[in-house]
Amino acid sequence: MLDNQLDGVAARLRTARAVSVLTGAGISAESGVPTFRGKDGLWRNYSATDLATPEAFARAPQLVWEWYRWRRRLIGQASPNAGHLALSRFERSLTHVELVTQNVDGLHQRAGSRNIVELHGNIWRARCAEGCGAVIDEAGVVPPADAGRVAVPLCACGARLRPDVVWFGESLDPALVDRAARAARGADVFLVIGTSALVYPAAGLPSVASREGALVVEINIEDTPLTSLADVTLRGPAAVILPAIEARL
Ligand code: BJW
Ligand code: ZN
Repeated sequence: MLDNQLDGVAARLRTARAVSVLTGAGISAESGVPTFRGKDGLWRNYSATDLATPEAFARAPQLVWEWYRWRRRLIGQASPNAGHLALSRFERSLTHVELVTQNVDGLHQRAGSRNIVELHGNIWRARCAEGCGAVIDEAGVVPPADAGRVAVPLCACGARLRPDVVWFGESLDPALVDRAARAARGADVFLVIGTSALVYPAAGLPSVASREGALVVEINIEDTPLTSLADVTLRGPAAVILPAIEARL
């Protein structure tokens, strides 16, 4: 069954004029980066979805920075996995691939993908929490294990710095949402990989693609609210399924 499905998806990818991909935390799970809503989404008894909010930052900025430093350390020590790497090669072997990611970990870039829309920001950047416009690139500065309780970093303007990511209730960059929506509308094949498909507007992209006639392929270890919309469901880890598709191209 899976073999036939893989052959079928590979055949559609080969002839597609445009392929769009939406990824979520599941694609980085096999690199050792925790997902948000799995059992590993807990950090010191706080749920990730409670920490990723402007309210949490206003109430406890040091705690939120501690969580982000902990994640930076995990991500800094992680490597792209076979799923990220297969996707980056799709960019070269297929016609026009657009990668829309909800992930902030930068692992797609490290795997070699270039045509990327980072809908929820990037964990390696910080920006002014008061909006003076300062953005600070801290890529590759992996915090030491004991960096947890250091103070909240400050902007040159005196305000707090915050991670340059999108928290619940905050607006996404409209230009990026536009680009993602265009990628969804223009796709012949739309791959949805490793996302629980609960968080909007990202979770709405597969329906847009489907309405416009794309073949929607879901790759996930579990069912999601998108499973019933998907034309093909490939059940398994992204780091296994994506190389298996690549081998059939
Ligand atoms: C594997 C695997 C393996 C594991 N292989 N698979 C419309 C309707 C309803 C609500 C809203 C709406 N529009 C806006 C909202 C409100 C809200 C929202 O969507 N809420 C819902 C929860 C109901 N959205 C927003 O607030 C967004 N802003 C916005 O829309 O602005 C306008 C507006 C504002 C206010 C009101 C209305 C409109 C902003 C959303 C920002 C999300 N931010 C976070 C944190 C980013 C920073 C950080 O990383 O620290 O983004 S939250 C978190 O969730 C993170 C993720 O990118 C995102 C999605 O999670 P993801 O990637 O799907 O991970 P998981 O853990 O949920 O799932 C992992 C999946 O992988 C699972 O399915 C596993 O099975 C699978 N898996 N191992 C394959 N090996
Ligand atoms: Zn500032």
